[in-house]
Amino acid sequence: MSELVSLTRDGEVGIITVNNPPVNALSPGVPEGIASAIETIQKDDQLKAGILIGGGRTFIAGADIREFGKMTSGLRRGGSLLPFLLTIEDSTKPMIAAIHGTAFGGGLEFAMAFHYRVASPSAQVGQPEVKLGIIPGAAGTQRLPRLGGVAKAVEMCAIGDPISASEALKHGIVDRIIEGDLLSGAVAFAREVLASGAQPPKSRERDEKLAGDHSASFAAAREQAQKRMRGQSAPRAAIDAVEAATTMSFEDGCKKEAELFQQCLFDNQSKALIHVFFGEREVGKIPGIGKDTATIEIRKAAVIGAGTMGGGIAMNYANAGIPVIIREVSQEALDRGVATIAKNYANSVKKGRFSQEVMDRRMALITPQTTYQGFEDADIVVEAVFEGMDLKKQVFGELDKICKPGAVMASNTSTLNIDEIASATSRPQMVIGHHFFSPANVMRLLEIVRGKATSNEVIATSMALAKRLKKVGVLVGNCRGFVGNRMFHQYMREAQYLVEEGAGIPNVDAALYEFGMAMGPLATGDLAGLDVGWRIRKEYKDDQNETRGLKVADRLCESGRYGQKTGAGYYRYDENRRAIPDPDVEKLAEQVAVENGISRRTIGPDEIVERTIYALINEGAKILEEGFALRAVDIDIIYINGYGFPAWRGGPMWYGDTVGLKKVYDRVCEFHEQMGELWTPAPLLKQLAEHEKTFADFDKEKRAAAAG
Ligand code: T1G
Repeated sequence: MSELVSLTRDGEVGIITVNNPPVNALSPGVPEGIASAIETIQKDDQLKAGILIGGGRTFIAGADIREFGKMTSGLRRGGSLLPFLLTIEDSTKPMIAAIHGTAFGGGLEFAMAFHYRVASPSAQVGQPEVKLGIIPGAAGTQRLPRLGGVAKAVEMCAIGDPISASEALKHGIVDRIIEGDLLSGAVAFAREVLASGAQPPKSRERDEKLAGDHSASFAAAREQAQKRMRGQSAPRAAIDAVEAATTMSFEDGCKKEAELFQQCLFDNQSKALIHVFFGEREVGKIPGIGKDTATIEIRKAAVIGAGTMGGGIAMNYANAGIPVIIREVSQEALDRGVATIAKNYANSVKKGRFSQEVMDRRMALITPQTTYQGFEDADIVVEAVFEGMDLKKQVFGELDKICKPGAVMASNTSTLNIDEIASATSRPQMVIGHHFFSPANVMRLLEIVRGKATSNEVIATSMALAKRLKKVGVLVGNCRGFVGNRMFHQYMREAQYLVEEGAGIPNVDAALYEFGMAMGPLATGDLAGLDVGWRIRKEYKDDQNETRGLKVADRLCESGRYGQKTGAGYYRYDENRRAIPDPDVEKLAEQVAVENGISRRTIGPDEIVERTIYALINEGAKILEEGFALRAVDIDIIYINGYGFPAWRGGPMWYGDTVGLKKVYDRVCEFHEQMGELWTPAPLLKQLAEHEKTFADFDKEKRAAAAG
């Protein structure tokens, strides 16, 4: 046995334990270790049955994703797991998989090749491969419909969400829930099976659930995949593979699955989604701020402002079980804010996301008030007042007198200078930006903005807190608009200029929607409120260096068209908030073009995408070389979790690498020629393009430098 897999015995039962922390992935040596343990059990007359269990916190969480890169770059030939699984299934002695934590991907596929599956109540099982742009590759699409039925299997494989142990039991995917100690329960189960003398069932031979017409399930799955995973190819492949299980033999179905798996594995989408998988874990690692950095314990929180953002932020704390005070200046505004919170929770209860009891518990953790009472006990205070520097400094000045020493003082500003806000206090080292995204209780991104005085302790506390609030925390520097909005400004600028140049508002949005953005830029502006950017432009009026400015947006706001909230912006909105193209706005854009000598022409979707997305990439490169983002992957994670950038394109910087930085750079130079300094190429983009390097190379060099 290897240290990755051990075999022990409890009387006549052999216990195979996988020890490959942190998640018992099927790294090289693990499948081999399991197979040889099973062989030993087969040959040992003393042993009558076998159990597979995970050491540590979980069962097998799947194939080792790090190995995929080696497979697609030819560094390692991908060995199929299928032969191992047949060895298990063909064992004449009953084999039981004992599941705790997560049996995901190859882990569930291994478990389904075992004759029986038992699970602890909190266990989860799933085929999340589509979230990595691939499909199950070890007969999961063939065994799961045989065990759990076609409808459940196609949903699990096409969407990739895990299911609970109780639901798995309901669908026949697991055979028993074990209360208490899992291993002793599994051994007792094994003895029960031995006593029953039952022939070990092989899931590959259980065709009874495949019978019948499943066309409705496949149609529903295709529709759902189109809605929830628009633009992605893996969900369609997963559905095709499960469908093959209903029309082919097990062996042929596995061949079909393997074919589709290979197609997905070598597709750019899976490379991008695997980049995002590891990126979401890497952004939590801050050079110089290790696991040994002290953190402040957050037991009580306070939020200033019960508006859209303040309310959402307070909900995050209550959702995490942290008592939170929410303060508003007037009772009327406070009541409005609390009513919105209650409405949001009630919607979730209605949708069955959680029970009324959970809602009541969360509402009870939120204390609404119009005073600062209790703020002196808060471990963290988050300011979410109106986006004006004077008001924010006034509030931080007040907090400086009230908050206890050691309390974290966070601002939810989306653009304002954190150092200037901190200068209103006597403890700038405790001040940090916690930039949530609207709706704050839904959006996963938390842009954490370090000021020049912010302490490592406060940064480490914020990164850990992000995880606790179920957010993806990304640390950025304190420049105007930080990372997300600074880049977004360039993207929105280009979208508007394209409108002035004749591209057409619906065309600009359609091009980016087809590209995969959750929503087109102009519709996004209307949703967020055009007045937000307008106020910021007015706040920064003194250093506006943009010759053209955003005249159409300014004129729309001057005429009270702030977007959805006023029923009109770039579009008009009907009573169901459906966007209706408005020729008046096109006329306004034409007028602005005439007034500013801008020539108008037909502009195709490719140029629309290049102008907007390359503006993101070029600004991202400037942010990297100025050090306001730690890695290119951090920018990718910000855009995917905060700005609706398609994860299957990997984020703007990864997308740049996929297109090829030489091509991006050359195009940026052309735009620079045509449109002047707004398109000044970032020196880093130039350097990488000329050296045929990528942003991924840039990150690799940064990692190496940080590792010293
Ligand atoms: N391979 C390699 N590393 C993995 C891994 C995996 N499958 N899963 C996690 N890690 C690393 C992760 O990068 C992190 O590293 C550490 O483990 C802890 O993870 C044949 C082809 C299991 C729910 O998609 O969903 O099987 O940052 O921070 O929040 O058909 O990890 O510490 O250096 O996420 O407690 C299918 C992926 C693979 C599951 C635990 N399986 N993992 O969450 O910890 S494809 C998956 C997860 C497959 C077969 C196909 C989660 C988790 P580091 P973590 P966590």
